Amino acid sequence: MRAAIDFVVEFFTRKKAALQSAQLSAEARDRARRALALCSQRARSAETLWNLHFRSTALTLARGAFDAAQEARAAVLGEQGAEALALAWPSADLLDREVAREHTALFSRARSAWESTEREIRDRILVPGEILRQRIARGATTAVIGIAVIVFGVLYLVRPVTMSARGESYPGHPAQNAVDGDPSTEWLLPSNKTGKLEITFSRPRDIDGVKIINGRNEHYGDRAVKDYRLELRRDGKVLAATTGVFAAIEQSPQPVAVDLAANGVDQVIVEVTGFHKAGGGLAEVSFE
Ligand SMILES: [Ca+2]
Repeated sequence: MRAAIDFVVEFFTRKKAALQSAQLSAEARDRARRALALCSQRARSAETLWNLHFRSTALTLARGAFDAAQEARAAVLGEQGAEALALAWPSADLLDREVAREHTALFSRARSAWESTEREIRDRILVPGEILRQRIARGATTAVIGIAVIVFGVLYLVRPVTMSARGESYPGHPAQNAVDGDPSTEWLLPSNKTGKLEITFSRPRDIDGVKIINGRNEHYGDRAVKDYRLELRRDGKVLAATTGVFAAIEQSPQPVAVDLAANGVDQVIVEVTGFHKAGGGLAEVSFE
């Protein structure tokens, strides 16, 4: 944990980098920077030639990159730092066909050496202007990311909760009709069947009360809910439930308030357990 905190603090303040860089003389820093640049240049060429199967020349360049890495280490860490890495190179230039498995291993070790050198000394050879630029760039990037997170968070929170509904239905009268905000459209169940309306919210919401407008099947007046069970759920668990009865089919159904409440509801189930005449129907279910 401590290491993680130190890493974050260093990432933003670059204090350690500034301190390490200040400990190095300008001359040693210039020597190390030049050596590291040469190392990187030779390493890139070595990699390219190695991949093109000019392996002997690639090895010679890898050795040049390795020597430059050693030179950079010596400038920054002293001779001991340079001696920490040593490789046994072939005593004479090879022909490509003489390059064997051991030389492939040698090339990999050289690659590790120049990569680790770059990692170890890059902070120590920064000039003060570079450290300042890093500090500003990292702060700015973090600020931009922070603002983006806040903006997205706010947009997520303020976006309205939407409802979708599903359930078996009579043709032309889908479940979505029960949550479309229009009392003139109805969800009708198939004839002479009980059934279930599942209303799902786009994200959990608190519910203080439910309003139901019963169905009637427009001008036919022959379909409506009689008995129902209402459930407020979260993750499939029932948070609150009640049952109710509509005594008759009305010509002009009015909203009926159902006293049922729960927080963090993600789904509402209206189970139609009884119906009037030809089948069940609901014009609208809404929530407060
Ligand atoms: Ca409706």
